[in-house]
Amino acid sequence: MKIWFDGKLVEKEEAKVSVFDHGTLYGDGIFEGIRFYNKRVFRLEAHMDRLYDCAHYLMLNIPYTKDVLSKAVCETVAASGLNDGYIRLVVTRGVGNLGLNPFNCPQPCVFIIADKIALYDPAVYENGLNLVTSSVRRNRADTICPQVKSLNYLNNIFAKMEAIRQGAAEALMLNDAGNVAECTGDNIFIVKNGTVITPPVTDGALDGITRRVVLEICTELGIPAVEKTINRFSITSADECFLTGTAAECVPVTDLDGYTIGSGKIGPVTARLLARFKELTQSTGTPVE
Ligand code: PXG
Repeated sequence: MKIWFDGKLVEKEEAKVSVFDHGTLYGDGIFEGIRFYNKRVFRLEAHMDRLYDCAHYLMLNIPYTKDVLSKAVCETVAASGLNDGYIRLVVTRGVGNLGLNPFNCPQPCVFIIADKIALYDPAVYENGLNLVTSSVRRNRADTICPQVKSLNYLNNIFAKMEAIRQGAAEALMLNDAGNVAECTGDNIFIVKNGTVITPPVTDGALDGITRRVVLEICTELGIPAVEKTINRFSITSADECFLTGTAAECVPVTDLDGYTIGSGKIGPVTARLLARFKELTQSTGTPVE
C-alpha cells in the first residue's frame, strides 16, 4: 500500500509521524474523511474547502495549494488500485518542542491514506440501527468548535464506547442545552409529517458534506426540508430517522434508547433519499486518472 506522505508516495512502512509531532503530542491537527466510488472522488472540492477552513481556524498553514493537494488525493487513490474506498487526509501541526506552543512547529505534516472502510454491519442498512443517548455532551462552540474536524475526538470516542457497551451501534450526542447535536461520526435527520428536519450546525453539529448532499436531494425531489432545533422527544415521536456521514453514508435509525421510531422499519422518505444518494455517489465525482 502506498501512502502520500509530505509530498510523495511512499510505502506504508515508511510513512511515519514523529513522536515530537504536535498531532501526536497534543492532538493538534485536522483531518478529512472522503469516499471514492468507481475511481471518482465524491465531493472532493467541498472536502478540500472544509479542510482549508479548519486549517485557517487553527492558524495552520498547509504548505500546498488546494489544487496540489486535490491532485495528491487523486494520485493516492489511483495508486491504491481500488475502485471504491475511503480516503483519510490528515494535517498535523508538525514537529516541535515539548510544550504546547504551536508557533514553534515550522512545518505541518500532511498524509493521505486510501483504503477500505466498513463502519457498520451491512444488516443495519436493511433493518435500521439502534441509538443510545450518550451522557457525554457534544463540544460547545467556545471549546473545540464542533465545526472543526480536529484530531481531538475523545468526547466522541467516550460516547461511542458508551453505545457499544450497551449493545448499540451509535450514540446520540446532545449539546450543552440538552438539544440534539449529532452522533459520534454522523449527522442526524428526522422525518415528521413529510418534512425532513436536521439540527442547525450551531446546535453542535459538524457541517457534514453528506448532510449537505441530503439537503440538496430534498430540494431536487421537492421534499420539504428544514434546519431546526430538535430534542429527544422530536426523535421518539418522529416518523423516520436516519444518519448521514462519509463513512456511514445514509443509515436508517429505528430505535433510540428502546423507543421504536415510527414503524420500526426504513420509512418511505428515507428510502427515497437513500436511493438518490446512491445514484449520485455512483455517477458523480472527480475522476482520479
Ligand atoms: N459529525 C461528525 C462528528 C463527524 O466526524 C460527520 C458528522 C459527517 O460528516 P461528513 O462530512 O463525513 O458527511 C462526521 C464525519 C470514521 C469517520 O472513521 C468519521 C467521519 C467521517 C469519516 C470517517 O469513523 N466523520
